[in-house]
Amino acid sequence: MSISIQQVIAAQPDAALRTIAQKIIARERITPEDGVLLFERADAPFVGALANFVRERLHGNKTYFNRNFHIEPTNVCVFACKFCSYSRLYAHREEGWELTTDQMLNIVKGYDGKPVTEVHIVGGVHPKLTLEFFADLLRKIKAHRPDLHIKGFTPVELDYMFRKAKKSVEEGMAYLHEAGLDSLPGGGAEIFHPEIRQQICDDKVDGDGWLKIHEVAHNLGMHTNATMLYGHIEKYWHRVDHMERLRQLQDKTGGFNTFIPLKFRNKQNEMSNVSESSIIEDMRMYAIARLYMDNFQHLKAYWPMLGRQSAQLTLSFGVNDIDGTIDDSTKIYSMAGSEEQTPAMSTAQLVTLIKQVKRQPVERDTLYHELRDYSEIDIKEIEVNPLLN
Ligand code: V47
Ligand code: SF4
Repeated sequence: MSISIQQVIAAQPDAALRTIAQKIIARERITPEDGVLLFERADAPFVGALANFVRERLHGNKTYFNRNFHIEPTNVCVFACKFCSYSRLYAHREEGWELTTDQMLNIVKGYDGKPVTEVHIVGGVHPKLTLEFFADLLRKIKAHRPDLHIKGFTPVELDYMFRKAKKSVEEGMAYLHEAGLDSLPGGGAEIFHPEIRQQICDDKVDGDGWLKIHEVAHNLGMHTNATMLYGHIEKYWHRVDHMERLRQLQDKTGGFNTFIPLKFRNKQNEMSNVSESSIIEDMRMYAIARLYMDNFQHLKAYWPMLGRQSAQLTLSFGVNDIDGTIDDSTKIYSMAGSEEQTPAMSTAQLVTLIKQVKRQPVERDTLYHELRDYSEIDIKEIEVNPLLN
């Protein structure tokens, strides 16, 4: 017997939570105070039921994924974010990697004939890799494979490149867009509030700078994502403040595609003394994000960071997207201690993961155009057909 959302609300003993829930059902926006209250007082089953209601109202059972791969040009970085397990300072660059343009193009060529739709390019901030270097890379990728969507560079990388090239954000973004950059990933956002940002990543672009770069990208007609690094030293109200700033920019531009909460992982970094959040706390985070970010169409769980089983669980807590096949092409999370040490899934595996929890797998492109509904396709057929798998 399934319980209706109104029965869930009626069974809630806390009147303030019942009021927030009724707002959500009536499609009214919840306030920052409501957001903090949900974090402080609502348990996972309650916010989960509400978030699932909202998820199904927006997307039914549809669960999106894409076929993508990452290029990480370098892990040498001028910054020293305390949570980062991946970067090496320029002074120790012999311990890190730096790919040449040809090496990166060869990665792209390795996917010739394979039905990937997106390359995600993100890495450390290398002092010698300039705006011109990346513009040249973008042009060469586009010349080789014009249909491949290039989602690349966080405001942390962009801010540094633009400053070095003495370009304004408007000039720099227009230049890269012209060279072939299609959209921006969500990274580098961490926690916007300076009280936390100064403690975990003091020297890189601040919250306003991050938002400004996304706004300029939106004004050029580009779409972007947004992340939030949660579960470390921030308080609940810092999370709400972060989501509120994103919600306000989204009201203004409508340029964000998806919001991606990123669970802090504590291995091999300067914050290893900070314990990781529990799975229940992770599910509450996803659910409250779904309830708060009412103008974001999509909520993504990034499986290489959460692990496959937790990613499946998020599909009942508001999430409708689990990123892509990845193809073992990112090191950010494996180095920070994720269960996923070699993140790669075939399409058949991704589809199975989604079907196991009774959702409908739909392949999308970066901009969420639906490419193929896999719900009626047999897994065996996917496994043997190179165009499907
Ligand atoms: O900004 C770094 C995070 C981000 C750790 O837009 C960590 O589709 C947890 O933004 N524990 C980069 N997180 C990755 C990213 C991303 C990933 C997948 C898809 C998209 C998208 C964006 O990784 C960084 C930082 O917030 N990060 N170290 C860590 N120890
Ligand atoms: Fe550099 Fe990004 Fe790591 Fe910070 S998170 S140290 S900016 S690679």
